[in-house]
Amino acid sequence: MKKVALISGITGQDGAYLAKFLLKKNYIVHGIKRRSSTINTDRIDDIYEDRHSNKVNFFLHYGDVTDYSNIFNLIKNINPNEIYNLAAQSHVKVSFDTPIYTSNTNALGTLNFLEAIKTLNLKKIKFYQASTSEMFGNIKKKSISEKDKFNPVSPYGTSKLYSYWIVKNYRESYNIFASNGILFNHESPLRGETFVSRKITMNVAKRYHGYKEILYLGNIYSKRDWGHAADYVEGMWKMLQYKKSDDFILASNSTTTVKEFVNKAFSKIGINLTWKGKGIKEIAFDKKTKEIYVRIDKNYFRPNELNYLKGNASKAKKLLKWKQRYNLDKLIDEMVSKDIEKTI
Ligand code: NAP
Ligand code: G4F
Repeated sequence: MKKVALISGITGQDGAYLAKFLLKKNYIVHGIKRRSSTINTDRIDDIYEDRHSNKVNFFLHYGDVTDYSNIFNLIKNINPNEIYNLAAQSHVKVSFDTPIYTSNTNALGTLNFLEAIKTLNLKKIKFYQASTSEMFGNIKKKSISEKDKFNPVSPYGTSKLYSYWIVKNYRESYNIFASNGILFNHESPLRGETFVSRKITMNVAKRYHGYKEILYLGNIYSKRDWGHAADYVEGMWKMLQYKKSDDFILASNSTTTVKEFVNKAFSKIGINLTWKGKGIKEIAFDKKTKEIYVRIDKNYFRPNELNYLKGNASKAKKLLKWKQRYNLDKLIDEMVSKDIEKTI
């Protein structure tokens, strides 16, 4: 019998990577996608299967995690072995503009899944919750582990912390297999275009093709622990194959400033940037041509910033035998190359 997985957030970066990973593992995959006025399935169009053909392994269902009746009925009808709750308003800066939508989706959406599992009494279901390093906030630790305290600094981080705790509550109170994957930043060629990594690699690709577009950024001194989404979705799956539900960090245990990411990305197309100035006057230019490539725009700063992230994934490495295939250079290489292919 093939295993059946239900994924919320299937149209997002991780949903697309996870669906492809599970199909390769011979799962039947069901995804929940929101109705939108324009079709937004670009990331999964390559695995779409016409329902009318034989032996379909991939199904899409309309839904929204804030609609309990929808989530209840999908779980009841699909009867999955594994549920991956990846749906979220996942942009930290946007969470300051839309705190209520962010909380309804990121916090109550998770509760809707757990309540449905509890009410349907489907104890066989294993539930994965997409928790985040944003929950830690600015704690003074060089490398963050599962034992560290939470101190979120954004509506996004706070909404995700609710989900983290409700997953633990339902695990302990109702004996539901529910695990939190506390994932540090992970990127890919499928990363949303307004996250800093992809914003940078898309600009590099435009420069490669001769477009002279200045890259405007916010805080270039924050540090992030960046990995590749392909490695991280494998970790999600491994969490649900483990003998018991638990909470695991996935991270690369290295940290880099946004500024260094910019330097690395431009160096892939042979441009070595020089920086000068301070604060919003700081710029990056090419010494040879004097041309300006990067400027700072205060609109990209956040009301509150998480300055530093570096995670310790020893627990996942030891217990789940989780491994990473990508380091930051390989990740940036792939992102720049794919954006160069995509940009005309
Ligand atoms: P993403 O690309 O922004 O995808 C988010 C997905 O959630 C999209 O499919 C989106 O649908 C869907 N969604 C949003 N609101 C929804 C709602 N109310 N009901 C149903 N679906 C909804 O995010 P990602 O990078 O793949 O991240 C996946 C998950 O991991 C998220 O929960 C994120 O918070 C968490 N996470 C991500 C990272 C990271 O670095 N990528 C790190 C830690 C945790 P539309 O396409 O219709 O907008
Ligand atoms: O790419 P970002 O928007 O990612 P952020 O805020 O770290 O959040 C991502 O990672 C979290 C895990 O730690 C996830 F939970 C979350 O869902 C999301 O996937 O910003 C990274 C850094 C920030 O410090 C930001 O202030 O880059 C800085 N930055 C500087 N200029 C910018 C920009 N961020 C964006 N998005 N756009 C800029 O122009």
